[in-house]
Amino acid sequence: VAVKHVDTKPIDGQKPGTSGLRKKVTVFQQEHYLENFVQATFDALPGEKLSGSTLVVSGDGRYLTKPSVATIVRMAAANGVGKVWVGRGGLLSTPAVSAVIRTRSGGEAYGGFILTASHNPGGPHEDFGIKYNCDNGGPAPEKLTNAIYQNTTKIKEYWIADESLQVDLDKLGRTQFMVQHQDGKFGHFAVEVIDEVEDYLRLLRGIYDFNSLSHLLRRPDFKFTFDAMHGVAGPYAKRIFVKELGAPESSLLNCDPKEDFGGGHPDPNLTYAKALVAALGLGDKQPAEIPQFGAACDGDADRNMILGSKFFVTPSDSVAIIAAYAKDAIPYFSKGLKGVARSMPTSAALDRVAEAKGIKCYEVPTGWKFFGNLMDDNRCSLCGEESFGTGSDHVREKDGLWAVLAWLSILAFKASGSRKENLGDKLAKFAPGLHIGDKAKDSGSSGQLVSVEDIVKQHWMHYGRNFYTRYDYEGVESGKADKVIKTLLGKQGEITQVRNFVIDKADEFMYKDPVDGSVSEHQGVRFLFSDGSRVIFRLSGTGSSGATIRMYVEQYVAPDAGPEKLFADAAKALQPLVNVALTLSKMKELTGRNEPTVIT
Ligand code: VG1
Ligand code: CO
Repeated sequence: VAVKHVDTKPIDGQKPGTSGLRKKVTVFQQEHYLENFVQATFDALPGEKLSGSTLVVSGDGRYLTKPSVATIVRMAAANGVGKVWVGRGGLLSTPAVSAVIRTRSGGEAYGGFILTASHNPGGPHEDFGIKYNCDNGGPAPEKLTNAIYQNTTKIKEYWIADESLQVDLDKLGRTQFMVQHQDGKFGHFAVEVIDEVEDYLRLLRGIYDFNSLSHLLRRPDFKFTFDAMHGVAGPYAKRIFVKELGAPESSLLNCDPKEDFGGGHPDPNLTYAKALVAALGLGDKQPAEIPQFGAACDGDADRNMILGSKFFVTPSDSVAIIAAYAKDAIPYFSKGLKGVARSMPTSAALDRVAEAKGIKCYEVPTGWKFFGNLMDDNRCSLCGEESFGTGSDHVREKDGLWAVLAWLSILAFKASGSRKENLGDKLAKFAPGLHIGDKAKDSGSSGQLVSVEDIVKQHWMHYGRNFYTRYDYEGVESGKADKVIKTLLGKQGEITQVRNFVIDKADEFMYKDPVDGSVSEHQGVRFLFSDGSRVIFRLSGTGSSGATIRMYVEQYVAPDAGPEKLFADAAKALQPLVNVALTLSKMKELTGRNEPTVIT
């Protein structure tokens, strides 16, 4: 195989956003578009580390994944990389890429390219994306993404191996090549197509108690439904839920990956995960039988939505509840959590659990890349975002299937707990003083099931409830979106009260990384009120065209407010504060939008 040198010119707009470079497929199809970005990335990495290294290259299976994998593989060979691992079919979920980088062959990989536009639709007229992850398995930090971007503005040439470097991505195994570089020197290069689930599964086995999970999923009185939304979660769900844990095949929805996600929008929320929402009794029609538990993942399987029977768990509550039960329900956390972290717009439900447990809760800007340093520095074991992202330090990405197993573990723990209590009650009658040991607990999940709804309500009664909602205004003209942010910034310091909400503090969120001291500014406009309520605005950094304004609204109700207030309908309870947010931002006047595109 010979290396070719190709002349090119900078292409505008290749700045990575919250999570990589995301654009319309047609943009990526422009000549040299992908190649420029890949070469800019290679040029931003230290040459001596890249030379002879192992990289991971895979994606979520959306349209353009396979040809892009082929291109990156040829460019890796030309840039002196020694070996590339590709998931079968070019598929690896985002958390699985992180797992492969960190753990395969003792963490041999130097980094990886993930081809995904995550929760955005796919297909010839929809979105594609690429991002680079480092040797800790996490998204490149801003320092690196800025360097990549700078390179894209100056690029003149790239290197690529000729087309004789070809591999059948559907066949497991290793293919060796001899590459002749431009300077005439020869080098070895290998492509290894690996099982897309294996490394990830091995990692999960070390985190969860698969016996007790399997016991739960095999219970005849427990019904479970998982929706992969035609994304890359499908093969993982089949292998883990069905093959390993024994759930019936019929519990899986949309588990065959499709290039266009079946025409859907692979974002696991109440608007887009229609099949799951209907199955759990949250749609218009009531199904004959409603499962006790339902979950969905997004296109690249790093997001998750958790549902109970006719019940929605907000992502902010989800991470708080996992934190509350982590030590008892998840073997990986049996020594307790080192600390927790959430993104700034995520509700403070997690902070209350951290406080009760006497651990630190970090607040970082939006985007998983900000959690990496905290985890690498052993400051944080669990983190979450309001945008359906939950995960832990087992990898450096959020992890959808991990979150589903975390919830199943809590359900299994609760069932074993109630069995223990029941047995305890009975035994106490017959043999007072006899202690029920861990044995009854370990035999796991044979006791009475506790519903998702009850678990969440018990949590609110103990910690209080952070009512939460997010309004997204998609496809707003950029100028108008900027105007909204300017208007809000102008109001800061000018006004002290809106209706009966007194402003305690108003600022633009700025983050200083406690580990490396790097500073990230302009991370969202915040209004913090005297009763602990918050209203936050920011512009999305993952869109492929136009601007999306996100408006986050949170209000806390203490446990002593009583069940009526604690269990109130969220939309109703938050309406006054939503109105305050709309007034502050002049949303209707400035954008012409009466309603948001999506409410979560
Ligand atoms: C959104 C979410 C953010 C998340 C990011 C990537 O970013 O708000 O919390 O980390 O998507 O998620 P933004 O900038 O559009 O608000 V994924 O699953 O698209 O990689
Ligand atoms: Co995603």
